[in-house]
Amino acid sequence: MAAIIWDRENECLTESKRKELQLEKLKLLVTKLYEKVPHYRKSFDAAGVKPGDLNRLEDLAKFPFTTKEDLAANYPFGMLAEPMEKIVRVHASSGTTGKPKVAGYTKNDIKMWAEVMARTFTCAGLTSSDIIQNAYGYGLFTGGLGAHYGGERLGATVIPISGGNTKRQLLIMQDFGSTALCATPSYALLLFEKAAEAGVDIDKLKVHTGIFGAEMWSEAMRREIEKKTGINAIDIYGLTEIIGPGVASECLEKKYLHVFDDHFLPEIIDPETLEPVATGEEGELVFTTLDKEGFPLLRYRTRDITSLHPGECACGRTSVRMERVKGRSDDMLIIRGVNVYPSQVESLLVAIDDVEPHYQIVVDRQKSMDTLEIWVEVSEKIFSDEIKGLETLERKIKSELDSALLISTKIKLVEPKTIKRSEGKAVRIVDKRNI
Ligand code: DLL
Repeated sequence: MAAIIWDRENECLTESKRKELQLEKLKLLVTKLYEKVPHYRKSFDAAGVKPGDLNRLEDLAKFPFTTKEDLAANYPFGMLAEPMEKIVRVHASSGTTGKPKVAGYTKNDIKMWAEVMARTFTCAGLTSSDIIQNAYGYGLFTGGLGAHYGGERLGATVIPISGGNTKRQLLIMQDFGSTALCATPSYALLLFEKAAEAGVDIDKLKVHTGIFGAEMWSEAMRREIEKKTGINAIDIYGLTEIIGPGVASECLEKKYLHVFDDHFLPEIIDPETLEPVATGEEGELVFTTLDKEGFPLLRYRTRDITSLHPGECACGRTSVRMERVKGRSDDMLIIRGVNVYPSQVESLLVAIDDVEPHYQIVVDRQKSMDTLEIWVEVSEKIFSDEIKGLETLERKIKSELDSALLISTKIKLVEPKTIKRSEGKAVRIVDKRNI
């Protein structure tokens, strides 16, 4: 019989049991951090807290946050809590500024990571019978190896094809009969677009599920992908600093993402005041790793904007759920004083007929005035149409965006397939103001 990895004991805990478990792990964590990581000793001392001050889960709020700047200041290995001989793997992700963020894993960390990724696949409906085409990049990026070990842990067949080489991806997908695809949603779109161009009958492909993440994508984008391909598109979330993919995953309900909160404790704070927000409210996601050995983090500010939703899901899991990430607090554009999230733009665009889900947001400054130009790819059909049709479409897009975003945008319609495609994370924002 096909196997799954559903840890019912830990994924379906009662609220009181979960809290008990989290508190127990947290107490050990703060002690370990204070004793083993000089950065934490300093930051605890500066905040006037000691490991012994953590007696209830609520006490966590007294402890200091960890930021990307802290990681940069301790680059590359200063935040590790175990000696190098216990670290069996490193990964890294490029930060928006300067040095990469480096993560070190012990053997146990790798094991736990495989476990949470196997849970992720199970959440998405995969079993040991699946053939997973893993098009996340292998290397320092956590996507490739994270999904690889998780797939093997599940007992599925993993095709370690990595990202890129789209022709080969299609060949393998057809010949090996891949049943699931791991990729960024933008790369998945590109793959299926190329498949259609090459005359591949998408209905004949065996892929039934897409395990998509590593970048922001909207509900509208999901609908578009599912409509075009007939697959079930599942959103998965994670970040290098916390483990990689495997931090949270949608189940087949596709409403929210289950956070594997027996390992990663989430909080939501107001990014301005740094105070916790009320349950269900939106804010910045903060994570504490509960049992990571090599690179444990306390109250790490992810900059990702979302909300948390406790309670039992229809699937039976009781882990806290997060809403799909809406954007990043450092990705939020402030244009003439108005906050604009790329996700808002995406949702609006994808809902308009004759527009392809490929776009780029170009921000510039002219005579000390910020400008917002949105490059939108149009469909082949409308492109070969009369110029009048294009003008009407441009006006329609502008009017919808202007009224929803509450600022004036400039729309530039571009030919099909002109916006540069990415084989990894898509580049949605071009901010020329920093240049
Ligand atoms: O992107 C890990 C990952 C790999 C997740 C494969 C899912 C699938 P980083 O390169 O460190 O790690 O980037 C982490 O990517 O803080 C978010 O801003 C963004 N991100 C990741 N997953 C999602 C998602 C991997 N499902 C950063 N939706 C995070 C929106 C996401 N943003």
